[in-house]
Amino acid sequence: MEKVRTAGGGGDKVGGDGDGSRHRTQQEEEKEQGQEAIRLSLVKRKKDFKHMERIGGGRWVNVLQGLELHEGVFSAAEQQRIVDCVLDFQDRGRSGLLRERTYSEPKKWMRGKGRVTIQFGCCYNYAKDNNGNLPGIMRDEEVDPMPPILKTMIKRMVAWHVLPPTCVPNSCIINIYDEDDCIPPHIDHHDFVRPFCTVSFLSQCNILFGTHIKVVSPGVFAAPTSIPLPVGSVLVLNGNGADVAKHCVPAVPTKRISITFRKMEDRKLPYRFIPDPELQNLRPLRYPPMPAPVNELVSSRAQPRPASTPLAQAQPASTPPPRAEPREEQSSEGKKWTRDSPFSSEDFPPLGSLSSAGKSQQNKPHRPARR
Ligand SMILES: O=C(O)CCC(=O)C(=O)O
Repeated sequence: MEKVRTAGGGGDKVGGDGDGSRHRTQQEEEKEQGQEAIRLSLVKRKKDFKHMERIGGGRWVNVLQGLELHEGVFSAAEQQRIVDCVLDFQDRGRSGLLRERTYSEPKKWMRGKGRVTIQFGCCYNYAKDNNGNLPGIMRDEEVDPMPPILKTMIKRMVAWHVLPPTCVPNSCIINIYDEDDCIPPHIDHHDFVRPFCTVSFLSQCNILFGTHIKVVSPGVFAAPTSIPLPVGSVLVLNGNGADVAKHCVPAVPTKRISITFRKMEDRKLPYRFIPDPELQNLRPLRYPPMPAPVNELVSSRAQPRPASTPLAQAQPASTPPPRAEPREEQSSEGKKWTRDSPFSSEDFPPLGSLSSAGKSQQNKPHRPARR
């Protein structure tokens, strides 16, 4: 039986078969904190993107200023759980089990036009619709609230210094791209606060940026510059990268999923929006985290081991964090660490695994991508 954690991350319990529960000991908690500290220290962050463009024929501007790419925030096993949940959301949407505005699957009437979207927190209107509604948040429409797995992702991103605690997302949009689907050039609407971010799954693709992006043909765009988005990476958009440059994803060669998290402007919240108590007062972990001694890092790769002190006793800010070198070790270890990851099976529950008989996703092997 799969191990689950008690609410608040306070302990392991063997769940579901009536054999009782056990709260984690302080030692186990410290071990988890130590492992989280190690994983946090291994996140690879790139914040110096640069592409100069002449704006309005005048001054030169770095149109990528404000972009950040964070790699290693979600392990391979966590990505798999998230993807499984997204595909279950899709099943539910197709079966009419999500609110009408939550799930949208356009008819694939031409190349690049079939992207499925699933919206939580608010209904966003991409283009002026048949009723004359302008692009932006449709305040009188209701969609489903943020599912637990997406809230867990948000908590991770704030705790791990990917998103600032001043800009905790309260809405998100999942894009499911099948082969040839794309997202055309756009700047995210200012009904959403900056920064916002996109997490990538299943396959790597390039995201294109530029003040002018030419639509060459359906799903084919010509842009001045591009950034590869590895699976499991988080791209944070802020500054010029969010507001001066447009961005787009050309027709993808193979299935891809992205989840874009955004905080709504307070004055644009849907009328019936209820703030989620779980997403209030989130705080980043102390950073840089306590560096694990080299021999401990090495042995933790062979067998996960706690670092000697919990995060609360992190080193002062002047101590440089240990870096993940080489990168391959991090990704190859991602799965192993997840066994003791602070992301438990409860944080990433396979949707429906607890409620609907016969739909259990537990211990499920890799789920093939579906159309
Ligand atoms: O799929 C992506 O990486 C980009 C998504 C995006 O631009 C959006 O949802 O507005």
